[in-house]
Amino acid sequence: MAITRSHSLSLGIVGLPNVGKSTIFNSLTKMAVPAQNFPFCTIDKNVGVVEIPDERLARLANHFKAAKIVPSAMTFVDIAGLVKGASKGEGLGNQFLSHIREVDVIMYVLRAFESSTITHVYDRINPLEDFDIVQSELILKDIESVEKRLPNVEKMSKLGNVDAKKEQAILAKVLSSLNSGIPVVEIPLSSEEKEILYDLHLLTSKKRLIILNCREGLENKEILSWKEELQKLTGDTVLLVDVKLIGEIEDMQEEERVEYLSLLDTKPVLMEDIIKAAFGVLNLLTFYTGSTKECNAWSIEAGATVKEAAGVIHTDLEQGFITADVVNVDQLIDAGGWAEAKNKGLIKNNGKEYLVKDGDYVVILSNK
Ligand SMILES: Nc1nc2c(ncn2[C@@H]2O[C@H](COP(=O)(O)OP(=O)(O)OP(=O)(O)O)[C@@H](O)[C@H]2O)c(=O)[nH]1
Ligand SMILES: [Mg+2]
Repeated sequence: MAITRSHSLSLGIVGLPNVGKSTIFNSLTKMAVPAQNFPFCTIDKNVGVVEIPDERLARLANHFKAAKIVPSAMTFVDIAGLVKGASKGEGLGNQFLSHIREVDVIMYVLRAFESSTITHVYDRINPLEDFDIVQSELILKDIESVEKRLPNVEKMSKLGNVDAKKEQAILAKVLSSLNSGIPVVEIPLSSEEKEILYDLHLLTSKKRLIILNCREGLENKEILSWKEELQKLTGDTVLLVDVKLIGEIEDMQEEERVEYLSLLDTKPVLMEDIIKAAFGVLNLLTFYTGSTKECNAWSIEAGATVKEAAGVIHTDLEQGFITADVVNVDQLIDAGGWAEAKNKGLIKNNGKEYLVKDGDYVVILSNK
């Protein structure tokens, strides 16, 4: 799948206007990593790159006294609010939908806070309906993409092209579901079908993360029932977040932040929790490489082989792959280093079929 080998995960933020998307985005970008670690990424005011918090990487870097630390990262893209008709050019939404075509996760921000000063476009609080409005716009955009692609595929298919015939059948199936309001992510598709659809970058084919933006202390019955219903409806992770509060917490100095959090009865969902949730939605695991020069955390989809993992680090390493020495990163550090871990029999030599586990520290032997 497309994200298997990506080191640059990305997330697009969608929702109605005035629901707190940019507030989340601004809090995130306050944690933004120095750009030089991620040269592939242009950062403008709507795009920010954020480190994935990783205690194991910090431990590893400390163990090696590494000169440089390169964590896994996630790119966040903030777009303007969508309204009914956005896919047809209503509001600013349409032109911005193209900015999130290539993200891995779509984060829905839904408003569950009351405010007399901050207008709600539809003048009521109903995150379930809002989810529906926003998702419908993405569905309409996907219908447009499929309909644009179909005539070409039909032409090729008529000429006897076997691949086109296959694609035509899949597009027909997807289109019919989209037309009945079903997002692509909820259509049962084989991995081959997903692969064929991938190039269309359909917005509703992406994994979802849902944020209910609610005020501190307002975890009332209604909010909890919205959360439950959304979970039931989508099967997705739904987080209750006080977006304004976490913005304020991110602004605090470390000491003030620790003290403030210690005064609260329950720990609020923080920015790092949102990042971790996004990471979790993608079913990713983290593996590590490291030396005194540099320690890296890499993300890969669960189920990937060590040869594919080598490809995340560098294409050459995958092409010339011979074997990999693997040890759990905590065991390596606890043992006191490579030689000690080896003596204890903790380091295993693996061939290309080995499935990488979360927390593996790998040393790849390659002839390239
Ligand atoms: N009371 C309250 N206000 C909030 C909360 N979250 C955001 N706001 C305010 O709502 C206003 C709009 O927030 P934004 O983050 O700009 O909203 P947006 O979703 O990016 O809106 P568009 O970019 O117009 O689509 C700002 O004045 C925020 O301070 C919240 O949890 N509670
Ligand atoms: Mg905004």
